[in-house]
Amino acid sequence: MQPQARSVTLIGAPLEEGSGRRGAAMGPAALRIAGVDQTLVDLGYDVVDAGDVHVVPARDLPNHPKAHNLRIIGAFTRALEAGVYEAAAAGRFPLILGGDHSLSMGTVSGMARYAAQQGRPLFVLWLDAHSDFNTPATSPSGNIHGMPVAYFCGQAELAEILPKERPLVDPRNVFQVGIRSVDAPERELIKEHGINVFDMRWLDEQGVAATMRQILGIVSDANGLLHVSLDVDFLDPEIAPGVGTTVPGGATFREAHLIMEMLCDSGLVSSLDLVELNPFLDDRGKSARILVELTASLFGRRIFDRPTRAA
Ligand code: 4U7
Ligand code: MN
Ligand code: MN
Ligand code: MN
Repeated sequence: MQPQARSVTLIGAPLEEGSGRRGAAMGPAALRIAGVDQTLVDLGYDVVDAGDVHVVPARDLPNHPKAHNLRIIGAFTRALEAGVYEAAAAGRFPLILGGDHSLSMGTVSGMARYAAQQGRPLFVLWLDAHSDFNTPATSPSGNIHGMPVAYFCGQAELAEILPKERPLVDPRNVFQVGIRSVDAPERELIKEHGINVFDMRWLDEQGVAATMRQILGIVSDANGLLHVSLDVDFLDPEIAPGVGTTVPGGATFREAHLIMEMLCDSGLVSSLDLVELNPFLDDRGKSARILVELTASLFGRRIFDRPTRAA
């Protein structure tokens, strides 16, 4: 099986204001230079690069002392929510080229709207060193890239970026894999809301394959859609240094590929964010290239076909 849609829409989100430093806005350009478009074409997909998302200034939003750059991030959130929803509704696979992780407020909200319309639950696979479940009240930094999960689960009050009645993601439908840096108040919120965390120790003890079988089984049993959000810092900084928030002890090259290969085989993935790439901090394009290689695995590049398992 393959990811459901055979056609892909690339959407660039040159957003860095959520991260507290410069450089992630160059992420979409680096991913394009690393050949994301041609890689998918070579795998047989119909690919449209929609260019970078068109942002309309959100003058109606307030400045927020504990959520930096809320206005520009709110503007991206609105544009991405609409762009991702429209691509999915047209039967295409939205692939978002980031951009810092605050962009997932928009992309996941767009997929949540699409899933609700289909009458199917949306699940989110969050591949990250961090849980990104801070709210303006708990955030130690005020950087919104640490808040998107709380936002799309309806827990971070960030003014009225999207309509109040927007579809939310059930926190129990969020699976976080690779986690190794959580703030103390954030940890309490995660426990309170029932986010499913498979931290690095879990992966060390149980392995990627068993973890993914468990997650994919749940999504499949619920006839869900699965949005994947891949933060560069999920990977070990040795293999992917091009990110502002490196944390030692991340996923290996093979662990990451196996996740992508198993996701591909599941046929459950509806949409993908590639986020937090900071080409300014990268080592000669290494991190951009690994993101494109991982994307290729998710879209069906494989070493050899697997023998089909007997029913
Ligand atoms: B990323 C942090 F305090 N938790 O909220 C925060 F450690 O998208 C980091 O996962 C958030 O890279 C990292 O600022 C956000 C911090
Ligand atoms: Mn993140
Ligand atoms: Mn992170
Ligand atoms: Mn980061």
